[in-house]
Amino acid sequence: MKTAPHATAIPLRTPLFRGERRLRIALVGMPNSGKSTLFQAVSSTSIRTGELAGTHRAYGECAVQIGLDEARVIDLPSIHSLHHLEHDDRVTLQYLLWGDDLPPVSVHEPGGPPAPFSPPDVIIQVVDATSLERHL
Ligand SMILES: Nc1nc2c(ncn2[C@@H]2O[C@H](COP(=O)(O)OP(=O)(O)O)[C@@H](O)[C@H]2O)c(=O)[nH]1
Ligand SMILES: [Mg+2]
Repeated sequence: MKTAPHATAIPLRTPLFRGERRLRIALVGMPNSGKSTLFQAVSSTSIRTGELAGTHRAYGECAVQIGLDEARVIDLPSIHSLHHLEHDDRVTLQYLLWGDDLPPVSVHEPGGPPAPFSPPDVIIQVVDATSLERHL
């Protein structure tokens, strides 16, 4: 069958990052770096919020459509320093490493995994460009 001269087939990149293949993207950074602003700018209406286990630090999670691909974006609690880790900062790092799993070495510790979803496939570090030295 002949196609109309103006019809063009656009090849689909496959596989698409959808369903089970969708990427989980975590926003990390110091307080006031702009994580929540970025999250609000890209997020859909169905934001799920919660606290990382054993802390009062809130996270937000939502589905985002990127062209034909899907992702889940997570606004994580701020990390204040990597040098003298406070308990809450440590829990955020635990999430980045293990997500909803606990490593064998910590199975004896009380409390569950930091968050009810898997660790990120992609980490985006958000920095305040007017204060790069401190944020990096
Ligand atoms: N000038 C400027 N201010 C920003 C930008 N992104 C965020 N802010 C401001 O920085 C402050 C902290 O942002 P927020 O997203 O709450 O930071 P978070 O602590 O990393 O979640 C807020 O007052 C924002 O309005 C930006 O790109 N430019
Ligand atoms: Mg925030």
